[in-house]
Parts: sequence; C-alpha cells; structure tokens
Amino acid sequence: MTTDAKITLFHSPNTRSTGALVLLEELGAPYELHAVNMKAGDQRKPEYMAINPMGKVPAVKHGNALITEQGAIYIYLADLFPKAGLAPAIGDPSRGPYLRWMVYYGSCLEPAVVDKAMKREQAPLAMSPYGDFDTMLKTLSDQLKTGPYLFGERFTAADVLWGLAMKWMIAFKLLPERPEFVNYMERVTSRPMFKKIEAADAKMAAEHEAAAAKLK
Ligand SMILES: N[C@@H](CCC(=O)N[C@@H](CS)C(=O)NCC(=O)O)C(=O)O
Repeated sequence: MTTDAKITLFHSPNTRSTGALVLLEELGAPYELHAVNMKAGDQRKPEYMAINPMGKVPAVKHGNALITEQGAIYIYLADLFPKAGLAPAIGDPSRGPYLRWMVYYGSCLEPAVVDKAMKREQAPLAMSPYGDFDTMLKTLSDQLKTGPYLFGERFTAADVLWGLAMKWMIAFKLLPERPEFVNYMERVTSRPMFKKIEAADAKMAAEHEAAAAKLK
C-alpha cells in the first residue's frame, strides 16, 4: 500500500484517538477525519461497528486496510511517513526499544492501570501481563529518567503515545505525580501540535454535546 491511498482517522474528541490525530499532524500526513460522536453513542451504532467491530476509537482505514489498537496505529503511520523522522528505521539501534515501548503501553501500562483503578486483585505474577504494578511503574520511571524523551534526545511517535496518555492518566490520578512523569508529560504535550489538536478537540466536543442534546 502506498501513501497515495486515502487515510481516514475515526476520531472522538478527548479520547485515545486524540493522540493518533496529533501524530498525523506531526507526520505532516494527508488524512481525512471521520468524527464519531460518542456523546450520541455513535460508536455502538451499526454504521461504525461495521468499520470497527470493537466499537472503539482510534481506528484508521488506509485504502481497504483497517488498523486498530493505538500501538499498531502509531507504528504503522510513523513507518508510512519516514521523512518525518518519527520512527527509528529497521536496523537503527533504537528500533527494538522503540517497538518495546510502543507495545509496553497497551500490554503492560493500560492493563495495570485499569486493574488498579477497578481495585481488582492482580493476577498471580506469572499470569499477569504486566507482572506487578510497582515493577511495571519503576520500569517506566527508569526509562524516563535519562530523557528528555523516551529515547534520549530523539522525539519519536512513541512520545506522542506516552506523553498524551500520561497526561490523562495523571489528571485522573491513575498515575502518581512523580517528577519524571510530570516533567516528561509536560515537555511532550506543550508542543504546538498538541495545543492545536487540544483546541480543535474542545470545539468538536462542544459540537458533539450540542448534537447529542438535540437527540434527547
Ligand atoms: N485497545 C484500544 C482501546 C481503545 C479505547 O478504549 N477507546 C475508547 C476511547 S478512549 C473508546 O473508543 N471507547 C468507546 C466505548 O467503548 O464505548 C486501543 O489501544 O486503541
């Protein structure tokens, strides 16, 4: 598939798809935005379930290919636009760690944070996908201590994923306000593209609220 095929991002404001939108902008990628009004429950309607049977955003269509799951979407898009320099290429020594942290997010951080938020007993160490919460968090702390980004001086697509996710997780008190978390999150999310999408999301969220209110 070439970059000529149309890229569509299915997006709801102030959700996990916000980061995918920031990434498309950071990549300078051409794309079409398809808004999913979650305030009106559009994510569970047949039209959207036909696109993503999980009823979740983000989802990306590139030509006929469907890409879901943040890690896959970020890896895919950043590789598709290599000139933006947001993905270490195959053969680059950072490629392995880059993939590790792209996947760590969805396979370790999110399940750990959700278990904790729900006050669910963690599975036995050997069964738990993230081991235990404190070790999972210390591994992240250690990675961020060198900085300024996940892989030192180089800003990558993984920082878009982690920076924004840490912003909402800290805001919802799902992650502790450790200096290395807060400093990193602020450094990443103060970039102009994040501010631009934050403003666009606020506008879209108000439009979605108004449209949903009319349906009641
Ligand atoms: N595993 C998915 C999770 C996506 C997800 O949970 N998205 C939320 C928005 S933050 C959603 O679409 N929720 C709608 C719903 O379940 O009704 C990913 O990594 O992309």
